[in-house]
Amino acid sequence: MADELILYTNPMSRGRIARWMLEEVGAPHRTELLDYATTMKAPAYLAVNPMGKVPALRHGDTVVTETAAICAYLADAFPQARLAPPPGDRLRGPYFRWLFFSAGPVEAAVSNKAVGVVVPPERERMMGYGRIDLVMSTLEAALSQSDYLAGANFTAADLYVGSQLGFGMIEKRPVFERYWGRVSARPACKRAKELDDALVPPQTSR
Ligand SMILES: N[C@@H](CCC(=O)N[C@@H](CS)C(=O)NCC(=O)O)C(=O)O
Repeated sequence: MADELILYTNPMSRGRIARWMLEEVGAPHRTELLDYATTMKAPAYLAVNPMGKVPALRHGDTVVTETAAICAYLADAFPQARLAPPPGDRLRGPYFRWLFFSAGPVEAAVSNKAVGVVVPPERERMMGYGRIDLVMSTLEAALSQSDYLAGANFTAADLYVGSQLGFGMIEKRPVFERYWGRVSARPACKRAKELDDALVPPQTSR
């Protein structure tokens, strides 16, 4: 099928974010489940994503990797879902700003903290995120200003930022909790969770 959508994923991965996005745009898709130890590193999947990581999305002949890019791609590919300000709209500014801020500084700062990387103060200026406390207070200030990050409506930026907050690796702050509570109440988020939860092997605790 020329425009078939395939989500390459594992139910315990960032693929959950892409699934939520697919549910938001209402795009029927096929799921290719990958196992961390085996199929994710096998030649067939490395031909899709040489990084051997999930998620990846195939849309006809187009392959997209990187979860934030998958969200932005789907928002543009299915404009009727209104999950991105249209090209030319000034709201593209905050939309891209917070999408990239979350995929870059937030992700790097949180991952480094999780594995115990400590950046010496004199090297902070060469780190894209600088200091994690500054990243968190910047995000908190943005989320304190309005319900959503790019104008009055929920966009793919909220889906991606919200997913990172909901994942559990980011410190809890009341602003973050309220925001996650708001975005995770969306029916598409609940549907996506149910779909992926059902794919988790029974012996695996989440
Ligand atoms: N930058 C990538 C990261 C993808 C990633 O690290 N995925 C993890 C699962 S959440 C993975 O596939 N890990 C398998 C491995 O590295 O072997 C994205 O945002 O999509």
